Amino acid sequence: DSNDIVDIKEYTKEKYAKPNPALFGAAKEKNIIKIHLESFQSFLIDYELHGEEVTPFLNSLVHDQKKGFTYFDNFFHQTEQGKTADAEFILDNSLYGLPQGAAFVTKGNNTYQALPAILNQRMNYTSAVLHGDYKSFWNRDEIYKQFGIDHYFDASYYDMSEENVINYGLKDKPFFEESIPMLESLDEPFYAHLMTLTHHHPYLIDEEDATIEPAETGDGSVDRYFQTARYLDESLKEFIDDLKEAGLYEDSLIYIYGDHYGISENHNRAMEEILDKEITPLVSANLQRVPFLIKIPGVESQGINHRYTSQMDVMPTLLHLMGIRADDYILFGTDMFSEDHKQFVPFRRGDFVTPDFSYISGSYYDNETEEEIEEVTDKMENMKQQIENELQLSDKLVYGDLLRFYTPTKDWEEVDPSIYHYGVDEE
Ligand code: GP9
Ligand code: MN
Repeated sequence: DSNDIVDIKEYTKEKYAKPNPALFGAAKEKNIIKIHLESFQSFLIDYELHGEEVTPFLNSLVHDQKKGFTYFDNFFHQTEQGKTADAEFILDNSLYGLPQGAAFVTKGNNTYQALPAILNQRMNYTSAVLHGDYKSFWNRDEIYKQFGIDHYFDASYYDMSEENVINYGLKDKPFFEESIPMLESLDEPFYAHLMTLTHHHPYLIDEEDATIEPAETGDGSVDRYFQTARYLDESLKEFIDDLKEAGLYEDSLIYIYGDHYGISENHNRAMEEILDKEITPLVSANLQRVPFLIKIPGVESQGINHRYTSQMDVMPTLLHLMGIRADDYILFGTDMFSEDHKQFVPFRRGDFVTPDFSYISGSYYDNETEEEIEEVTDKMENMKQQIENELQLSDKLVYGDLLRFYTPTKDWEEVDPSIYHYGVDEE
């Protein structure tokens, strides 16, 4: 009931990590360009196949500090059955996806206090999503209205002729290329989310787009995974060049993230060959790392940041960079740049990782020795309790549509979904 929201608010307030004063407001009113790397796992970074880097461009963003990006190498996805939609849900709400199904589909008509709406109300941002699939996939055209997303450039805005399309939809290179004028058309400041698609299971690629030979495990998806990753890397490089040319690069906050794993546990045999090690439950959990890179205009790169962080932490981090206190809202993550950042990463099923130990399917592991821990400490048990509680609180909020009963700031206006219309025909 509506009293639950009070307990939930109390919990998130207690967990809150106050801003890093050096960065609070550092990106105020800057355009935000958010780039989704479909199915991209962090093990691809610096991975070499046939003696070649698979993703040389991303590797250069990770290693060349002059390019201005900070790379979080212990950043984890937290998605479940909602896959891409879960990642979107978590990143823009700092709430957990559901244990079953996709909140995007089953809770698409809830009240939300999502990042696009907050940025619009607090700083007059225009928001847009750009994606080469059709608008109703994952029920996006409904829930985006609840998030306050102004424009959804779906496949109907792009040239979907046969040579441009593979697998789920538009290929990443034409997608990025055609997105530039759409970005240029937006009122500033804008918050634009570009979602790629080609690097998606089963990793199909046209011969002329393949610039690296497949791996040779005999597992087709795993073998092609490197080819579509290379294609995505090349697309990203072209896009960054185009942004520069359009004058949209230097002064924008740009962040790049992976949505979820690409290679499931069904492919462990081939992955053992790729990684040259046994895939234990702990190794599997470690493979849930996805990239997170961020460039903040006027702020120097920190190089590689090793903090344990997750998708849940992105929204509070961005709010603080905008100069908006994240504790006005109900958010389960904490600012990645804060001194108080909470370095535990819950997964949807109650497993979790921390810098020292991990809890996976009922067992604790020492991260360093990779051995199971026999003597479980109170600290470990307490962490497990807290995480169970956190997941329950988030579920209560989403299942009960409880943000209806929460007013974040005195001038907050509940989002009115009826004012948004998506698709070429409707706009
Ligand atoms: C489809 C794309 C793929 O629009 O987002 O979704 P996924 O299968 O990764 O959830
Ligand atoms: Mn996805």
